[in-house]
Amino acid sequence: MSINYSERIPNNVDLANDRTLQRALEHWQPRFLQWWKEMGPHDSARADVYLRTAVGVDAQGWASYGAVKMPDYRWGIFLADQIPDRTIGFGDHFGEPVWQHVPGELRSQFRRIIVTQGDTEPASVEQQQRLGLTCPSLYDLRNLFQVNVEEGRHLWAMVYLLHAHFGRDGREEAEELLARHSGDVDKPRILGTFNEPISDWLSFFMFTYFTDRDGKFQLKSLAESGFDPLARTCHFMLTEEAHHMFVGETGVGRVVKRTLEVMKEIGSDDPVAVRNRGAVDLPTIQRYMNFWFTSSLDLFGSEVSSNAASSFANGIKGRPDETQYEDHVCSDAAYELETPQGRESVSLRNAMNEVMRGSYIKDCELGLKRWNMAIQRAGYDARLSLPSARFRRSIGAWVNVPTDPAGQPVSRDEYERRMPEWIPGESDRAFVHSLMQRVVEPGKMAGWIAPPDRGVNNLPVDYEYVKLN
Ligand code: BYC
Ligand code: FE
Ligand code: FE
Repeated sequence: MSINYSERIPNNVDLANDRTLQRALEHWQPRFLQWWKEMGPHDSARADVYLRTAVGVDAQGWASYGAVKMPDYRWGIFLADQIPDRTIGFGDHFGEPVWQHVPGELRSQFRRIIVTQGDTEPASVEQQQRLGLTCPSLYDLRNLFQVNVEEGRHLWAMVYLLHAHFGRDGREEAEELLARHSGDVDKPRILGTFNEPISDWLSFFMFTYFTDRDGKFQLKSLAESGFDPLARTCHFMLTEEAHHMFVGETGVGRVVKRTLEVMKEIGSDDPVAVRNRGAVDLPTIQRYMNFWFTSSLDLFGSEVSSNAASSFANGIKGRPDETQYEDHVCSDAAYELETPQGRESVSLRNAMNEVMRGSYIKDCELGLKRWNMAIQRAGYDARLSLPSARFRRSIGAWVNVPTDPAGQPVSRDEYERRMPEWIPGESDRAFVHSLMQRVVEPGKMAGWIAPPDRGVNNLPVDYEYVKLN
């Protein structure tokens, strides 16, 4: 079904034919807009932003581009097309027809997962609220805003499910999604990473690389769900998510590129000398990476999880790209796990969080390969690397096991003493913050980042992507 933009809430779910649902969502809409006004991008309401808006849900040509004031962005409800006769692809219900409604006995489990997913979307907008004030270019400012409006739409995607399928409980949860706030002492966001401040653009690029990539993997696993509306909404969210990955990968890549240029100019890789020339030294980039990667690893949950096992068994949440596996039931398969106590064999269903984390880590490595290639081509021996999945964990078996970034156990004392070598310390943050000066002349870039290879939607890099007004 094509997207209907003539309605108050654009949608392709035939909202006009469900008056009750339409009214409930139209009641939530002004609250969302109020939240956007208070917690969305700071001082941005009057700006004309060159944004893409969804006009269809098929992979080709789903977006239209044009200047939009963000409060007028058409947030809506877009589900990927229904696949006729789709069956459940994993777990105890393997091969049965998918559900168009939530089975009663799975209601609270589904609700919890949808709420957790929904919570991250506005959280990230809140975390990024003030970045626009220090943008390195109009091109980057536009990309930030594009990510922000799409995360806002992802919230809509989950709120639609809550309203359409969870009755009064769902409507209450939808209110709560606007009441919790990132970093709030009394009502924080649900998952750890989404309460971490993102106060500089290096953190933003690391977040979009590592944390939005958790989003990609969680959405992929929910796109496998036996609850068809959830699968379809996540399917479409993934097409938007690709841009967030792009912003992260090219963002970090451009920072590395600029650092290499400066190293070449001064003929030295000395971190102090690099900083003195206004670029981010490679060890600092590594520390930022260590921070956001380890925090994002926690988002997959514990290595051994009965929640994960029952989500898989019940057809709620599959593995990303479930079709690539041979065994979709996994009722008696085992998984070998490395724990602080040694190797342990656990039931594969209980290890699904760890399976997902493994695929995620592989995907993270692709960007590192590219960045390291640039370092190698520039003639330097230094390499960026992902720390061990044991390092600095706050969830799972490795909590309270102090290790160095290579995953080797160290004493608690050494762990605490050396942490500033491993993740950004006060002075790193102060330095990176000192670089964050706003650049808003079309085509101009801040000195710590290289220009992108190309502009947005075939426009030149020096196009005025945001008219600030
Ligand atoms: N912080 O059995 P366990 C995105 C809780 S990102 C705090 O190990 P389970 C995006 C857990 O809730 C994708 N608490 O975990 C990115 C549980 O609590 P209860 C977001 C945590 O249940 C960028 C307890 O610890 N989507 O879209 O198997 C920008 C024991 O947990 C954390 C999803 O996460 C943590 N890191 O799985 C914008 C998908 N980790 O029940 C957007 C939906 C765990 O004991 N969520 N806990 O009170 C899920 O599938 C699962 O809830 C989780 C955890 C994967 C998060
Ligand atoms: Fe999202
Ligand atoms: Fe995202």
